[in-house]
Amino acid sequence: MNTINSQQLFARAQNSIPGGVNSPVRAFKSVGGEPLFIKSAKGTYLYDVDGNQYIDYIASWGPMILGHAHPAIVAAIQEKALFSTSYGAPTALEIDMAELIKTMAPNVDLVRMVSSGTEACMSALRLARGYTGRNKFIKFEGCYHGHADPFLVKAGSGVATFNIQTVPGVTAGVANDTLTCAFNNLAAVEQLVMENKGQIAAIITEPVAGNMGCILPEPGFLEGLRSICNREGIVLIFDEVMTGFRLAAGGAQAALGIDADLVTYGKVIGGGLPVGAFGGKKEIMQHIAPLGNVYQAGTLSGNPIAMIAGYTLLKQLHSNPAIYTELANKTLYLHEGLEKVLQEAGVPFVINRFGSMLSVHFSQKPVTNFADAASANNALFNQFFHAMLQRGVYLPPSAYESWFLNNALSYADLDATIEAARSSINSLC
Ligand code: KE4
Repeated sequence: MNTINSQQLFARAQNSIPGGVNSPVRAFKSVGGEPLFIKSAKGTYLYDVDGNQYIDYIASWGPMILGHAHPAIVAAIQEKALFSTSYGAPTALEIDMAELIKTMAPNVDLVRMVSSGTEACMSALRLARGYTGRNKFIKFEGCYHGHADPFLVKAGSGVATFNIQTVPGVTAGVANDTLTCAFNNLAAVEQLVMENKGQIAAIITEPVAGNMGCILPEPGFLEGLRSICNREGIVLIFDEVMTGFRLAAGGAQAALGIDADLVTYGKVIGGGLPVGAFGGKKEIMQHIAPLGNVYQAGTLSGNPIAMIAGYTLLKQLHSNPAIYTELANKTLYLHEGLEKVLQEAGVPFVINRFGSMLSVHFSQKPVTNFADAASANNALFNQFFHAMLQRGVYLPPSAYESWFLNNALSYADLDATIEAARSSINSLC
């Protein structure tokens, strides 16, 4: 596969951009090799600067749930841009967006728009701390809630990919208030709560984890967190930046039937534009400035271009709930196809799946937390990644990421993916 133009661009990029990329996971550092530079995308296909086509299972890390360059989203952006790109003043569209979010996530009374998932999670934590008057919070090893200092303790995604145990620049003072334990370990949560009685403001979790591969909550885990938070006056935050509006119209809260106190969004909510949001019970949200004194702000929060992109996508999803069934069926089809070819190859593996999120772990045992994901044969995953890339299938470049299916994928694309997996694993084992 010719990638000479990508190679030349990567060399040039490194003179001006740290590591040549604007987000670390894009750098291929964990899987090895050099990143491909993308020129365009349409539907489920990416096209690199050397003219190679790939079936895309990153979907911009989640947002492109209906595929790239969706006509309705492109048209809406083009039209809105004619009226300027930002005003720094309130607009009716922001109300429409907030009302649509409340319709799709009924336990959200008030919602504030921001410009990234990091901002959404950072703000939700500050709000929980301001509301409770407590400082500490619990997060789970391998979960990723963006790059705000408090969350960079045993985080997932790129932090896990690069095995960064302690992130320089995150002070001990900040880290001391971050309590961590294994995902799916309710006893460990109970112990932390007992050891820090009355000091914990929040428990934040990805309801379905996607930053250590896709890892599902075990039966009773989220229900247990809900119960602990009710008992202890702790704010339960579901980080739905990845799962929101992807796993169901109402996100993981709807799919799993559990309501958090605060929920954060990103990715799908922006339709590929920089958008995040946090929302929840009025009793808590009313502490956010200018209503309350928990300060949070953003120059481009709710800007018309990002809003029209996200609103157009959410309207598509809200008015066509069958999309979620179609996506779940396509993901199941891919799961079953991959399972067949990997079984035939005789390689130990586990496939985790929920809705349109899926991950393959070359593991001898079930993968239910970060330690399990880390102990898998990730060297084999890295080889598998490149073998698939060579065969025109672009997977997330890390064993610690979920694959994201988009509804532009056809069953022919899925069959091609399964065949590429058969050829790839047979070339490696
Ligand atoms: P952003 O600040 O990257 O918009 O969102 C941070 C974030 C928060 N919460 C969850 C559950 C997330 O998955 C993310 C971001 N996800 C990663 C991919 N695993 C973004 C990719 C990247 O860092 O480039």
